Amino acid sequence: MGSGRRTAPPRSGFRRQPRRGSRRARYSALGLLTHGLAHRQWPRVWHDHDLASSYDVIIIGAGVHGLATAYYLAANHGIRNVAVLDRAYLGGGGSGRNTAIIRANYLTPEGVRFYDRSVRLYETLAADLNFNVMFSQRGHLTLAHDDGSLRTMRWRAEVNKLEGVDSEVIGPDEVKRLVPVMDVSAETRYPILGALYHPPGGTVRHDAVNWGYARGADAHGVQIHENTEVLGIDVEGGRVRGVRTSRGDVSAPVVVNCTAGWSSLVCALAGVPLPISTHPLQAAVTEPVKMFLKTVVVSGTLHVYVSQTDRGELVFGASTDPYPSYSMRGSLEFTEELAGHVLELMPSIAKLRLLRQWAGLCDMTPDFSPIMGVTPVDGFLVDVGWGTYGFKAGPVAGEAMAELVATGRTPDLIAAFDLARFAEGRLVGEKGAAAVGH
Ligand code: PYC
Repeated sequence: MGSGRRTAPPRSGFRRQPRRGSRRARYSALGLLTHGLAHRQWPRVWHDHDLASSYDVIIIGAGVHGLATAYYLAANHGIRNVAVLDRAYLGGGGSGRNTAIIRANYLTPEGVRFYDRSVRLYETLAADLNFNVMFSQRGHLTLAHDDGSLRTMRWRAEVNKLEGVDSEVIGPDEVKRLVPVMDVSAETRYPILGALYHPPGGTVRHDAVNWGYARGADAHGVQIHENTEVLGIDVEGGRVRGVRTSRGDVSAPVVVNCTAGWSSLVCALAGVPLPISTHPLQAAVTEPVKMFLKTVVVSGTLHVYVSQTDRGELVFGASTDPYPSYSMRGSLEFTEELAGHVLELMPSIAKLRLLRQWAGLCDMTPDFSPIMGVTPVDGFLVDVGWGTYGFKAGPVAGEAMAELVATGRTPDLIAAFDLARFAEGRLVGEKGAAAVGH
């Protein structure tokens, strides 16, 4: 990775654990309580700043993409005079509303290469940021319930292997071995004919990733400004000049749109139209139970994916709602359909109670691939169109966008995802591997 000077983020201050029941354990349990309750001596993870009148780079959106871009700009390229602006709180958009699934088992060579780089960055992220992001490579299964999906799984497995990504098609017996709770009998309404098994896939703790990048960027001198809404983008003579915000005007020669949900509205401020329609996606979580589901399980036919967190909750998601909307309200239809579909797969979890459901916004592009890189406005860059696959791409998107800003050259890894492809007919059709059936 880059050659820039690195400033180590602050140590987290963890010490070797005392023996259970020992004097030191009793004292440290008490210490933990007082320390925790008093919040004393907790170093701030990121700092408040006055908004300056100019920066070298302005990043709109303090989600994982914006924060990772800021972090790699500073860490890999030594560009630190950077402001990350968010109209609300850090990680409160798609970065806090996803189901935190990480994988690289895509369908197109461009997609596989790109997401594989992200998996590799996730593998070392805790060490790079000195922050436990709880990345757990527990394996990822995409079920096939009919011949058509089995064919797509074989196709994906072959493309994955050619790109050096570990994926293979397995049969129902092997699925049962990996997920004993799954009903793989032939008598079900949607029998499981096989699955794409992707061992490097898994889950991560999304808040930890957001906070880890925020802390790392802050330690390098990047300024993070929450509650700072971008109301306008100044463009003169085809070049971006800066932004107008709810806290004043700020100039910058480079502005990067790293928003999700409202990315087309933000681009419209600069006069750049995007081929995006925004749809809600709903998710839900159960009460915690003893660990029984090691892998991530996805069924496109049943429009559902499920994983179990380290705390024991089951996290479920569906495909996007069929209508475009900016609403983030949950619906009873979602809960009913989710329960029906999940119980097809795992009838024995019928008694589990749902604790919570929520929704996030997904910016869908026509080919289910993101839009990254330059726009017709000089200096105004985009990292948008993240549909239902944005969180997993945070590290690689940040690394690549930082390289583009620092060098002025589009990295090969993201060249295929440019905005011009829609006008030039070079789509990167990823629908067959993007989340679940849409
Ligand atoms: O792309 O893996 C995925 C995914 C999971 C949930 C939404 N998208």
